Parts: sequence; C-alpha cells; structure tokens
Amino acid sequence: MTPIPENQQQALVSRLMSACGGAYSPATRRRYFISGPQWAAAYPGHALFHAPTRPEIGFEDVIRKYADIGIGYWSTHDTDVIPTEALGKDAQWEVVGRINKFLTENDVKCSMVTAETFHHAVWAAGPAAESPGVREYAKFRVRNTVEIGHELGAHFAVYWPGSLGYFVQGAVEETESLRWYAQAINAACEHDIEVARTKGRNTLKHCLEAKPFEPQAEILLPTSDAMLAFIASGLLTHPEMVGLNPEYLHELMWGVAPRAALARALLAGKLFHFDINDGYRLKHDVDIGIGLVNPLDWLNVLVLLRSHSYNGPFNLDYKPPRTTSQFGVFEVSFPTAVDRFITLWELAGEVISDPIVKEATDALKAGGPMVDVLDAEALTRAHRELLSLHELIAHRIFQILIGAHRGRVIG
Ligand code: 3MF
Ligand code: MG
Ligand code: MG
Repeated sequence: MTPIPENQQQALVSRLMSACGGAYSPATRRRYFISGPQWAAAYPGHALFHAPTRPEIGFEDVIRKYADIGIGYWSTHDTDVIPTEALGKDAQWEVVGRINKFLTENDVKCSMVTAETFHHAVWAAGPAAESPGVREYAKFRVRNTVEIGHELGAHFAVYWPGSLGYFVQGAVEETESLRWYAQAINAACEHDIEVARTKGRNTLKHCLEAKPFEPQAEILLPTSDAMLAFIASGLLTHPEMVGLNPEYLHELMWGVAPRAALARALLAGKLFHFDINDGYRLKHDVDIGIGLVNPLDWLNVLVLLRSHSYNGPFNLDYKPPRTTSQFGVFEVSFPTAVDRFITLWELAGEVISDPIVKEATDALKAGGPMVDVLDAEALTRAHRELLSLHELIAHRIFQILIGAHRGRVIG
C-alpha cells in the first residue's frame, strides 16, 4: 500500500463517501424533526483520559454546516454559546440576537435549549447543592434558559441534572436533594408561564433526562423510570409541563431494553423529546452515532415510536469519534448519522406495513381455539404451533433490516 499524502486524504474520504451512495438530499433530510446539538458538532474530542483532537468551533460554523447537510433544527446549552460570566447580562442578548439572525439566514430553527448544570466548578456539589446560594444560582440559570428559549423560538427545554448524586456516602441526604432539585424545575416552569404569557407563546415542554452513571458515582435520578416517579412525586408544582428526554444509550447503559423504557414513557404520556445515539450495555457514555452498534434494536425502537405517532424531536446527542477530523465531522459523521436515522425510520414504516409481520401479529392476537381457560394443558396445546410466529416475526424484521424482504440474497 502506498502512503496517502496529507493533501489527498480529504479527497479520498469524499470519494469513498460518494462511493458509499445512498445519501438523502438536504431537502429530504429537512423533512424529519432531526435536531443537531451545538455541543455535538463542536465537541473537540476531549475526555477524562483524552486530549482534544479537533479545534473548537462556534455556532456560526455549526449552524451553517447543519443547514448545508439538511439538519433543520439546532439545540444548545446556555454556555455552549454564551460565556458563563455574560449570562443574564446585556452581552447575552447580543449573542442571542446574533444567533437568531444566523438561524434565519440559514433557515434553521432552534428546537431546544438546556441549562448547563454540570460542567462549571460552581456545580461541584451538584445543581441541588446544600448551599442556598448555589441553589438560587441554579434557579437563575434555568429561568434564564427559559427566556433564551423563548427568544430563540424553541419549544423544548431539557434538564440533565449531571452531578445530582455523590461520590462518598453519607454526606448527601437523598430526599432533601431531590426536594431542592424539584425547586429548580418549579422555578423554570413558573417563570415559563409568565414569559410565555408576555410573549404570547405556548409554554415550553420541560424534559428531564436521566443517566445511570457519570459524572457522579451514585446518581439520584438514574433512569427514565426514576424521572417518571419524580414527576409524579408531588414535588413539582407543574407536573403537567414536565416530561422526559430519554437518551437511547443512557437507558441501554444500565442494562435495560431502551424500547421498554420508551414504552413506559409513552404510556405515561411523557415522551416529549428523544436523544438518539448508540453504544454498549454496562459501559460508560460512549455516545456513538445512531445505528452503528445496535441497528436491529434501533429499528424496533422506531417501529414502536412510529406506531404510537411520536412527533417530537430526534436530537443527535452523540459524539463524532476522536478519530474523525473536523472535516470528517461535517462530511462523514453528521450526514451518515442523519441518513442512518432516516433509513431506519423508513424501514420501521416497512415493518409496520409488512404483510407477513401483520398477518403473524394478527394471528397471535387472534389466539388458538377457545378451550377451558382454567385448563393449563389444553391452553398450551391450543397455542403450541402459533407461538413459533414470535421467532418468525423477529426473522422477518431482520430481513427487512438487510433488504432480504425485497429479494436480496447473499452468497
Ligand atoms: C450527557 C448528555 C447531555 C444532555 C444535555 C441536555 C451533553 O450525557 O446526554 O449532553 O443531553 O445536557 O441537557
Ligand atoms: Mg450520552
Ligand atoms: Mg443526552
């Protein structure tokens, strides 16, 4: 193999990208409610054991590149775009004005805003720290983020509590911390009601995001189910305004079936927003692009969401790998993540309308002949041959995933 000169590497990547084929046009991509986070595109590749591999970039480049790709929505933390010291000051509104101008010029909409309550040193003891001063600051941050959201035209606000938990035992009293955390969410909702009224807008949908490990050792609200219990706990003054932003990998990380977690959120009427990515069970938050690890599971997740008419955002909360260059982030990583999502979404439609899946599912629901329902043996015999359809359905979904349902034969 001949070494590839530096100045020919981008051309090679571009040539192989177009050789891959199957890309959707930007106009097609814009038809889906896909949002690109500022932080995902600007992620420079750093981590606890890793130095950055890419330069930092600002919202101007990110929004422009998203527009080129066909990502029609953008989401951001307050401090992704506004320096901490400018928050709530005139300088903040100057940045927000520039962002609005940029969004309009590029025909991109801001779908979601979120307060960063995990990175800055002020959050060392978490967003619901013992200190009343820090808790007041947390309220300021979420109220301010609500204002920014309305100004940018967003409809969703997300809260990932980050450091709500502990490393060492005994110092944190869980019920107290949870009450304090609820006070911050209440401050956001109550302020939202006022701001929405003065602006003549609807209130935002407030979405809680759980994560089972990282950055604390023990987490007080580790799962979407824990968040549902928190919403229903009586601690929130406006539980009707608060729902979930599950993240696919955050559920998978603790070993659950993400689709079942999403089903529970759907039943509760609380699936507001969805962070899409991929990764592995019982590992840290690797934030890999959707479909690269668990495409079959993803297909099934989207079948569930399509069949329940989920119409909220699909937020690309993943991290382009450290091996991907700045060029690669926008030429490879984002377009391919978007296209895998669209493909899986369309395949989910094929699963739903597939005649074999449908007939098999209907047959299972029709059941076997009616027998004495207190006779376990007779009931077993009455269904014995029908239940092979479970595996047949799974095989059919695999065929749809790889295109074998359209006659694709390999080998
Ligand atoms: C952390 C996350 C966060 C949240 C974001 C939204 C950096 O694992 O997933 O992304 O999604 O803070 O509030
Ligand atoms: Mg994550
Ligand atoms: Mg997330």
